[in-house]
Amino acid sequence: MIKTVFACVLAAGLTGYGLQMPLPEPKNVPDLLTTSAGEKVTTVDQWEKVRAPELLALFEREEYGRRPAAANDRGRVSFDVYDVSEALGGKAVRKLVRVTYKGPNGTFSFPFTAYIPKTAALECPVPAFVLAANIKRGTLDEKQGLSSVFWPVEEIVARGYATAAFRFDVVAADKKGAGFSQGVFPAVQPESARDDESWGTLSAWAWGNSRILDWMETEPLIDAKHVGVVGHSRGGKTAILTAVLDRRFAMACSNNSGCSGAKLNHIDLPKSESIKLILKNFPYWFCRNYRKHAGKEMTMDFDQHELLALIAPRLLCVASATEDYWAGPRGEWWAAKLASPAWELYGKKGLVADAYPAPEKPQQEGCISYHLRKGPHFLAPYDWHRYMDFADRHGWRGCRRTLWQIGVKDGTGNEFALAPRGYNDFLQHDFGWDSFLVDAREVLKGGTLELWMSPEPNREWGL
Ligand code: GTR
Repeated sequence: MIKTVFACVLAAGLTGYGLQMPLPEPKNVPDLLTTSAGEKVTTVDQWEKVRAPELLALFEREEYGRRPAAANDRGRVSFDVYDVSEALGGKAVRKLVRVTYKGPNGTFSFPFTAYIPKTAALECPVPAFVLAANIKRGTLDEKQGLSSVFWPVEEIVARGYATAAFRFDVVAADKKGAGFSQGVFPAVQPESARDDESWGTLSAWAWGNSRILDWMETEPLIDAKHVGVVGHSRGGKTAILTAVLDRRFAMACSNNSGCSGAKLNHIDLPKSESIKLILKNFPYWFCRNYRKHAGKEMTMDFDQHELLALIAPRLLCVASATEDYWAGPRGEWWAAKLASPAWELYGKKGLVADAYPAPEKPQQEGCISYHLRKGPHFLAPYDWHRYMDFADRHGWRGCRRTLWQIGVKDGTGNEFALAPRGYNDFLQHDFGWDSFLVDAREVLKGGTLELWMSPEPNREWGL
């Protein structure tokens, strides 16, 4: 009996709630699909032209700050691939790259490390994951490219994905009082030009993720249309913001991002971090306006599900861990659930789940994936594998490069390379036997070939 009572008390302590208490539910959540003018959003057009832009402006003004236009000017960015070598026992190519940004107020540069599976060179460009690595213990050494549990490059490469990471604190210092005089900030504008809406450090880290994608767009071995951004905790908040601000990212993976990341505010989770506390410890992550919302979690007129919704119709992964009360797993699940109507506008499914899941039973049917790992606050290989499962599920590893195309599938035959009187054209474009052989080899390696035949080839060809 004593043992049972003790077990109950222990269980209540561990879950954070008395056994008889109902599980917390969201209350008075702002409606994602009602505009500030009170109109109901029912179409993609309304969403894209009215509601999404007003939400984006709101998050920039009230929470993360607005990044100056000069920071987004890609004409100011260049790359130096200063080392290329074989890595992971010959399974990957490792590239060390330096990004240089020539800003209106100075020049800033930072290095990152990329691993590309060797298969990419032979078959077709591979999808990739970018990580702003908030690793404290030096496990990301861009000289040695050490693999770590946090960034398990061997496992990522073995599954056919490229990956690149940078030390986040090089791009913007993660220190109270370090100010905005370090990292990328001073290259963009003098500190004195900052105001209540100026970009915070999360936005600067997100800027770093985008520069890596800029480089990936120049790297023929990488399929830049299928790049996901992953981040843990403060890096998870950064990953969400990255995909919101940069629509080239096809997926965002928020790992245990918690308060001001994926966690909904309009839910009472007493053990989780509040806006007041996050601002006390990390005010520089946000813009100064965010202070207005401290202590107003249950009454503020916007919430984090509306930030997640700005990722629609692309892919989103939200992940929690069972012991991570600080991040508020239930609040993370609810934000994913309440963001889903944005995907539904596009005729897609968001989070397909009626209830909060059991640990390690991922919910991955729609365009939003949710999983709850067993254990503490961390980015573990288990999480990476769920992100890659989700990308696989959406066909990211299928080779979809168009090798060449003859004709258009419109039923008219007008575009036929071999159409009557098209023979000379055909030769000029060198659709000859050699090309066919080369491409047939690609097809045998897993590509697809659509071949359209002239209905009456012999007449014009005189074969
Ligand atoms: C905590 C912070 C969280 C989370 C975490 C982390 O101290 O309160 O919001 O971001 O750090 O980044 O590990």
